Amino acid sequence: MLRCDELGAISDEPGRLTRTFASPAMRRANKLVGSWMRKAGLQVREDAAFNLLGRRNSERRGAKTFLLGSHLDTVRDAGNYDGPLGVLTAIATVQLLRERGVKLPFNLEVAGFSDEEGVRYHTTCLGSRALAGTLTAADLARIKEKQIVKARRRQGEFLGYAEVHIEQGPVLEKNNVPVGVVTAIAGQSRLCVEFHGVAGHAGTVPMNLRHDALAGAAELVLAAGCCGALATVGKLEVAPGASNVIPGHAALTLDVRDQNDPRRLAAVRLLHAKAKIIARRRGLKLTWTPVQQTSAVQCDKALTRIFSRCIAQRGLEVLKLTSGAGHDAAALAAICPVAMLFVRCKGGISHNPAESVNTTDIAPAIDVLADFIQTLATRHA
Ligand code: HGY
Ligand code: MN
Ligand code: MN
Repeated sequence: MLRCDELGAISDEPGRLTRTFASPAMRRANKLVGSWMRKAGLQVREDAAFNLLGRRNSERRGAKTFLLGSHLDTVRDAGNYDGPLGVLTAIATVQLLRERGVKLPFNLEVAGFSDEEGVRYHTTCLGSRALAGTLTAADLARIKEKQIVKARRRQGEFLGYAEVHIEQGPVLEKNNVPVGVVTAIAGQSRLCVEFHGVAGHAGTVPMNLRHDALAGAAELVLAAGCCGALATVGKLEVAPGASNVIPGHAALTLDVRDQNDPRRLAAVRLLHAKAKIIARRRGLKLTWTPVQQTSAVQCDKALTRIFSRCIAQRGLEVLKLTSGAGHDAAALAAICPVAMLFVRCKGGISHNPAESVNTTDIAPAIDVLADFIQTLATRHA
């Protein structure tokens, strides 16, 4: 918890926590977390995608690798736990296993991924997708740091990936349990939508003759509230941005989520149709740009069963839940089995500086993750 606070003070913006892909704050964060990885006996390096990697090799020659971790980047004005808690509990677990003198038949690696939130380029999981080798040409066209493709790891190298993460929702708190097992991760569609109107004088253009780009965007924001999936407009930019000028241009981000991919894609199609109607009626030009589609992911049943068993053996109730939030685990699922352990967070608040966890919930998370790794070790002995 002290480490979460210390890390939470490393930001690209004064007075609030914001750490974005490949930024100066991310470099400082990697340096600090790298020092904690070394203290846990890990060999530390940064890969071509600015992912921080700490590795403990097995004595077994040619052993495969089990990957733990989460992300070190944050949203704007973030809390201290979304991402960093998963990296720091993984490091604490490695330390605990070393103190227990546990020998492992596989290498253990901890990743601090460099861009799960995608704040800088509106992408998501640049770091973990670079490591997984699933970046697309469209992704690379959006970013300056093209060399991140070199972070790709060997096919079949990973036995699996497990991620500890705050729930970012109210379910664990409502059920009064400290940890829960994730069964699935929602799919997400990220788009950029622009309305191009005509800037004009606020005092002379009659209302019925206006081509007001912001008014069109505002109608789409309201339509997002009833499209059949979770839809959010998180960013809205208006130009030219003067109080006495009718907005000639409005650009908004659209984020659509659902556990069910066809339902999510139907919601995106519905909003696209509504945007065209709004544009036609208001005499606006519409630009509709899909930025990224991420399919829903099922967590691996065998790994999830191990997590459930480890939770039960600790005398805790086993609660299974789905994740509405995206995670690096969804990116890793392209190359290996994945599992996630959620930790209760107060009020389910996240993507907000008020995000917080109970200190007493962290020990069970670390214990369960350590038991999970030890159970895996017996399976691969
Ligand atoms: O947006 C998400 O679901 C995650 O926090 N990146
Ligand atoms: Mn996260
Ligand atoms: Mn997040």
